[in-house]
Amino acid sequence: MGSFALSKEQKEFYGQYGYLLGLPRIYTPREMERINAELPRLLALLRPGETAKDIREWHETSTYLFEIVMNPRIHDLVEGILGPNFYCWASSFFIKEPFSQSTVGWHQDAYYWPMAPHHTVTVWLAFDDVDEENGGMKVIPGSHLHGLLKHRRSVETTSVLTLELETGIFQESDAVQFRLKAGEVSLHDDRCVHSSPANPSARRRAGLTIRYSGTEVKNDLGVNPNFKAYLCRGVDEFHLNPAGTPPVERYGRPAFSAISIEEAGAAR
Ligand SMILES: O=C(O)CCC(=O)C(=O)O
Repeated sequence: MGSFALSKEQKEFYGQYGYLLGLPRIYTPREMERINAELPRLLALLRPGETAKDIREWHETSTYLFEIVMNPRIHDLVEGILGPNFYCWASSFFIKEPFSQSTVGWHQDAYYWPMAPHHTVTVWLAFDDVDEENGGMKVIPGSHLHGLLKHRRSVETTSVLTLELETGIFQESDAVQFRLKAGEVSLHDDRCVHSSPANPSARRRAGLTIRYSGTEVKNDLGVNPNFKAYLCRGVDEFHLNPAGTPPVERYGRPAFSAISIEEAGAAR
């Protein structure tokens, strides 16, 4: 086991609260500088009218992102949550430029995703230093233990998501503020209630979400037909999902416009 393996206490904390912070840095400041320096090459592939939010599942076509989602240091952390057999199936950017009004409404990821059983963890990789001043994420500790909660269409038009939780279901004052340095990650459970406010600061707030699931988790191809599973660790003893092919280009985008799981979930 490498030094990135989670301790018993960290696993217990995650089980109780549905998130984990204070993890060892995945990328050094110098490595993160290099990764950030390459990001414009990916953004340059966006078409008119698209935003960074449209970079979904491009790890399937860009070795730049594939190397990140396949990073063994990240996999050590994920293994501590999901066990020995798991795959990666999604990656997407949440970038808030300086003075961006854009928010993320309170939600549970699992509400959107046509996947069962619930055994998915998100790794949120900070491309910038992230805190309460530039729209860092907040979670409600322990909210993952209450099952799926009722969502409604977002009423707050600044939210980049189409659904959000109804008010009064939880106390916002219970929220824990995430603070990360560039190159660090947080983990959260797919049922953990979370959100992020606007970025009124002069600092960019960029993060890459990477989603990993245990091999026993099946995606409903009727809802998300482009789903591809990339085995990260162990064996796929169930063969429930189509396997992805590793990319060959440094920067490339999928031929199809990847379906937004948020939109698919909202339409159900
Ligand atoms: O980056 C954010 O502010 C929100 C990320 C998020 O909603 C997610 O990881 O599901």
